[in-house]
Amino acid sequence: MICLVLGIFAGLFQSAFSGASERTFVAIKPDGVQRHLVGEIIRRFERKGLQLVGLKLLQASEELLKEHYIALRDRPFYSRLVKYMSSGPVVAMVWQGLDVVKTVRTMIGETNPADSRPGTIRGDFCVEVSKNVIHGSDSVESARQEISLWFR
Ligand code: DAT
Ligand code: MG
Repeated sequence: MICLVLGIFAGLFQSAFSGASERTFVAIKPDGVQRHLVGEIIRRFERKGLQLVGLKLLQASEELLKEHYIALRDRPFYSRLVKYMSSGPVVAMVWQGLDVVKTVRTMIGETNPADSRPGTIRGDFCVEVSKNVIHGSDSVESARQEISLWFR
């Protein structure tokens, strides 16, 4: 009994401090959903060894998207971006694993698909920066904020 309790405690300790419990927020954007890329994208993250811990299909409100992209509010494309992101359903997800924030960003590629290497999601599936298929949090802190915004 004591061994079992110690074992559970050690497991929790390990996952909390090894970084394996790190989480990130990912959204497949309206173009990705319309182009039937949901399965392909989930397959890539699963095969990498990341764990899917939350998922929902939703039509995001402009209010939610304005908050999500608040850091970009002074950019000229901000209102177009919000309109486009609310133009159809998105798949909102939370993925967990060791260094998951960085790993997911690497697998997604650069913001501009033209700068994204083949083998990355944006490198393989899109050409336009304004229709770049997928969002992934850029830091552990923004992941925490985005998860609480999208999964209230
Ligand atoms: P990322 O999505 O790679 O984190 P970001 O946070 O700088 O990039 O911008 C958020 C989104 O805004 C991006 O995925 C697509 C859009 N965007 C960025 N730069 C743009 C530009 N120059 N023109 C049009 N849309 C742009
Ligand atoms: Mg970003």
